[in-house]
Amino acid sequence: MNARRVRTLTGVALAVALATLLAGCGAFGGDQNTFNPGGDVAERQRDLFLLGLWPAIVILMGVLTAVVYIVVRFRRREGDEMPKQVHGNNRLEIAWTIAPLFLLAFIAVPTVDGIIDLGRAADDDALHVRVVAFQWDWRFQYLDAEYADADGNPLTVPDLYIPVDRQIGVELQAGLNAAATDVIHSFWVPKLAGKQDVMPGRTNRMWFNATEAGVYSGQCAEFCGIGHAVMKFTVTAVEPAEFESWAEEQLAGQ
Ligand SMILES: [Cu+2]
Repeated sequence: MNARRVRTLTGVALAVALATLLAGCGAFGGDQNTFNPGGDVAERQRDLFLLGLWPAIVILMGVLTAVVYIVVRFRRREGDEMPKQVHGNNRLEIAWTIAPLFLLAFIAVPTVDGIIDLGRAADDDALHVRVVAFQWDWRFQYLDAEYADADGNPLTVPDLYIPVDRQIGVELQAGLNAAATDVIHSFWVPKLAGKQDVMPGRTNRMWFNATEAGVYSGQCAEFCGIGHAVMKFTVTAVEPAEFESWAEEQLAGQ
């Protein structure tokens, strides 16, 4: 193969790889796009991410511009003599030590505040749900007494339904029951909240809500065996009245 052909093929391969990568990001409006949140938790997490991303982009552009300028402006020319040799610059070094301190403080305050708020227990009037992850599917159990059937068993469904604008307090359980052995999974609904591990022998907790009605797709985000790729589910957020009638109907069927 001649060099030109190799270049063309490399270009095509790169373009295909880039298109695949961007499609995976949901750059073309995918329904797992974390930049297009459907709830308060995901929105807060996105905002915190952008708070760190934008300064990083500005600094990157500044550094690259300075590097290009310096390389061009101070390049060696015919007849140049050896420049004056210097070592260090106290004022500059103090400046680039102190400036990042301010930047880090600016990012740290809302981040720590967010970590505390998102890590707290759900409000008392939240809808309490147990998320059960097992090889390789999900079950969702509604723990509040009003959603128990005649035998006292919680309403249990394979896909999650929630009312909009209400906090969902989640406890995460690995394995169909406490005695079953299972592996680590990770509960993730990109448009509603960041991922949270589901650990055997340990109950992790989180809360989230949906501020917009709709169907949100979720999936296991921790490689958990041969069926990991098909370990998906949906979260359907509906108006509260619609949620109640859905729950009643499900309970009657159970
Ligand atoms: Cu899994």
